[in-house]
Amino acid sequence: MFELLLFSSLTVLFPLGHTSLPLVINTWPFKNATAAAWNALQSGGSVLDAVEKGCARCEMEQCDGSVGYGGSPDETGETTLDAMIMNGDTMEVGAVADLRRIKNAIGVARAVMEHTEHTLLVGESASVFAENMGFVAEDLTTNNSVNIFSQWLKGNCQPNYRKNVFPDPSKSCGPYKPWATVRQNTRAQLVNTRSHDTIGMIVLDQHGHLAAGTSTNGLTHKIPGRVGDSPIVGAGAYADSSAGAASATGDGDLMMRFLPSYLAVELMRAGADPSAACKTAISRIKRHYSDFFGAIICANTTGHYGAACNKVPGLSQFHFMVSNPESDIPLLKSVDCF
Ligand code: SD4
Repeated sequence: MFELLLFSSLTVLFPLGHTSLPLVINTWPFKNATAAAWNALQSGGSVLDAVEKGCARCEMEQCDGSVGYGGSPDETGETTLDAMIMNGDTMEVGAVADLRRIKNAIGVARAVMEHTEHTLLVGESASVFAENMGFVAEDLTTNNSVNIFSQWLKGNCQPNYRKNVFPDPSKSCGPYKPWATVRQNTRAQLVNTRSHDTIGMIVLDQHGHLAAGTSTNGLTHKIPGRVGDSPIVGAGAYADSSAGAASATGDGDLMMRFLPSYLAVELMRAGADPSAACKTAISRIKRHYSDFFGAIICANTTGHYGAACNKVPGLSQFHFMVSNPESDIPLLKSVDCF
């Protein structure tokens, strides 16, 4: 209770930018992740260390059930993970998608960056890579994910992400075959606040080094093999130490079509302040998908930051965390969606 009171008393309405460095900013009220990243910086770690430690904390804590193991079971009941880390100095990226059996997805993403010449490894092969790099293989299933899965089966596999198939995916489980009839778009019902959250994090140190990263278990009941925006460069996150960084959260299937993180960084490079850059990135998506669920955080090279979100039922304000030298503890911030 005390924690709750303290937490809400720290809520500050946006916009408020700060120039003090270093800066840690992450999506959603995942304050232990912010603190872990901040502590990594304070103990001499790099911005990459901070992003990795921050996102890993959420993976261990299963933040909101939508980061790490035991959340978002897919159509077969399995939890699979997507993660990415980007070095804004060198533009190196490591990412994994559809990762199975390994809890520390952001750690594997960093291993891809540091121990391969590749950018993105996926699926079973990513898991084998991780095991070879010393990550422990474990079952990512929990009682909670089994429960979500069995409720879904009992409810005739509703909701699901199939369309134009038979049997009718809005009434029946599969297996499905293709069908030419176009069904109504029910995406807004599918993707709501309950089915997802992702940690997206940006870290900027006193020397102007920028890094960004993401970690998620994606969407509940997703079709096996589905990869969201989080491990895609420029979609889930982007960092360029000469311009800024951004990270997005929300309906990745739609958001990844617009590379919102890349767009926001390029707008900041052209002089837009972080709030305006975030807003434009959201507006670009709104133009095509007015009811999409999503938000983005942005930071420029001087430590100013901003956020924006699309106003839909269930998301009228977006909460995010900030740490900088102005407070001893991570601050909960919010922005009104538009
Ligand atoms: C995804 N973007 O896999 C992720 C989920 C998410 O807030 O961010 N939810 O689509």
